[in-house]
Amino acid sequence: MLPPALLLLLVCSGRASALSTVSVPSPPSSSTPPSAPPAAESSSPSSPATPTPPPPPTPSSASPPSPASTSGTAAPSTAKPSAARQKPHIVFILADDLGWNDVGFHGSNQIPTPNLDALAYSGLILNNYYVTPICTPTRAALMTGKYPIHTGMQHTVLFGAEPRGLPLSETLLPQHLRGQGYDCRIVGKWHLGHWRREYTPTRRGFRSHLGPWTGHHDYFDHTAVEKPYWGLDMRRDLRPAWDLHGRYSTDVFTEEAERVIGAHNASTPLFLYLAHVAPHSGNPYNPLPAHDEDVAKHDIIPNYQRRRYAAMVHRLDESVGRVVEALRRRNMLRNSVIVFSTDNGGPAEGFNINAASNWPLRGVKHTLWEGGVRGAGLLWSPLLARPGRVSRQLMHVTDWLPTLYRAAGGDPGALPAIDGVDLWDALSFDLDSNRTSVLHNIDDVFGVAALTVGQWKIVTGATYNGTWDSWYGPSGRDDPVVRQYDVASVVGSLAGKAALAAGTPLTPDLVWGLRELAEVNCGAEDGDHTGPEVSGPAACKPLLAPCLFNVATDPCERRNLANRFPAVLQHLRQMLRDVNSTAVPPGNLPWDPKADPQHWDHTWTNFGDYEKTS
Ligand SMILES: [Ca+2]
Repeated sequence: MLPPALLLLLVCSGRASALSTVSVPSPPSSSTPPSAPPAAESSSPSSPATPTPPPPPTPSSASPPSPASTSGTAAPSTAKPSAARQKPHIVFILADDLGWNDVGFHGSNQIPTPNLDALAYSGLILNNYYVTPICTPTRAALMTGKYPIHTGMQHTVLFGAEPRGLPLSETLLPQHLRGQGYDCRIVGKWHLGHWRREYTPTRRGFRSHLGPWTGHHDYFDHTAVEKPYWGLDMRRDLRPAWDLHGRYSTDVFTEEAERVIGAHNASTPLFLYLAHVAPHSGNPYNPLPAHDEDVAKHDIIPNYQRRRYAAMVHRLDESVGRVVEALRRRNMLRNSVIVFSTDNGGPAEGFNINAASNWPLRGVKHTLWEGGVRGAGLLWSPLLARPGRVSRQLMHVTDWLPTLYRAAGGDPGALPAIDGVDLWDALSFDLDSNRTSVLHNIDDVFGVAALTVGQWKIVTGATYNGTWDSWYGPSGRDDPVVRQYDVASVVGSLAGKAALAAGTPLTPDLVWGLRELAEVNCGAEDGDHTGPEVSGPAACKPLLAPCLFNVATDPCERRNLANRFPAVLQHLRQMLRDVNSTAVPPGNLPWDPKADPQHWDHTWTNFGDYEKTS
């Protein structure tokens, strides 16, 4: 992160924000499915030569700072000694498009997520945690520890026909962890470039990969539609995985994660990046692919699309339980760090042909409102000094790289210049966060930007001409029939039982207490979206003028305070200009027709490595 003094000294770039809109290509409604027989990709060997990781050194025993209560939660201290401990296994589970209100630990009973809830309550509920509003920028931030404006990944997502990827000049999280002796594996979605093989996961620090390269695919046939193109997108390292046709993606990835853990030499630290495609929508011909029996389990939910979405989340939650159980079976769980995070806010009410919910937060995926960037996330580990609480520490997805590097025994101070902050001590011991501000994004093509500094958040511009700037349900609290929250199913879930066996406490009292603390309260005017700052002259119209919110007291962004606190607004505007002067241009490129899967046996491929033959 840039030093604050430098941030303030940087001169405005003087760039004007363009409010023009750029059309985002959308998939077709129908086309001819791939029908060619499978064929091996005629590429180089599937995996690069990977050096055998050295035996993990014994981490130094740094003196932890004295715990200080900053979160106000009442969990008991269960500090563990860190000396002479083998480097922890790290499992990072990334959900795709999961909304704030789509997990049980935020207060909704609509979609039970007992395994996620068990990890959240017995670990840390990251309640002040931010991601970026869409897929590629968040994945770039996770892998590099840098804001997307510093890698050229700040504008929309990476499309399958673009001849670009996350710049090769960047050193990625798995590469850093390999330097610490880790065996690094990725299962699931990449979405950071594949046009040439050096951009693909097994050339960027991961020893194996099973999953898609692009941003979404059908969960059963594994094809990805990006109009006008359509092709298979499921890879086993560099080889097209036609053999998995018909197998549900979430199940495929879960089984692969179990296989990786089962086959792992536990004396070597493992970094497993499990990037599910769920619950992202599939292709238009089957937007919400789910097992019928899972859909039937959610017939209490009135809306059909929401029922299908719930079924996708249900299978995702089961996956989390199975992965935790796999770690327990291998006796790895007691020395594991598990992260679960969404990659962006949920696409609600039909956005992206999906049915997520960020209630009561404002906005959806692809917007810089809290509903687009405040992420559902948790951190679980027996290595945490004070687990079992709601974390209020301000955190951004860029912080995982230095934080996990630290947990792995590395020295974050030795990392190259990044925007992420090492929060391991702050999270483990419940100390003040070293992070005081979060740049949500600056996209000068769309003309949108948002920045949080302390309690203040500035929002300028709007995506989709402001049409997704409202508040969306469902809340899940006012259905005709509302489920009761089933604490026993949380405690008795695979993750709940495994976490208990690993020494992290999980009791009904703890569950009820933390669940109440984790629920967002919109403030005294809860439910009232008609105050003077909403509908009167002071109403937020971010396409016309920047808006200012106090997100500590108004997390639902209903009261625009720009007129009341003009000095604060000006200060944040200047900070935005300053940080924007450090941005690199967006790396987006026109689509290359050579990428069309019909040229490559109906697969999305590393088209930049080949001469077109048909
Ligand atoms: Ca996403």
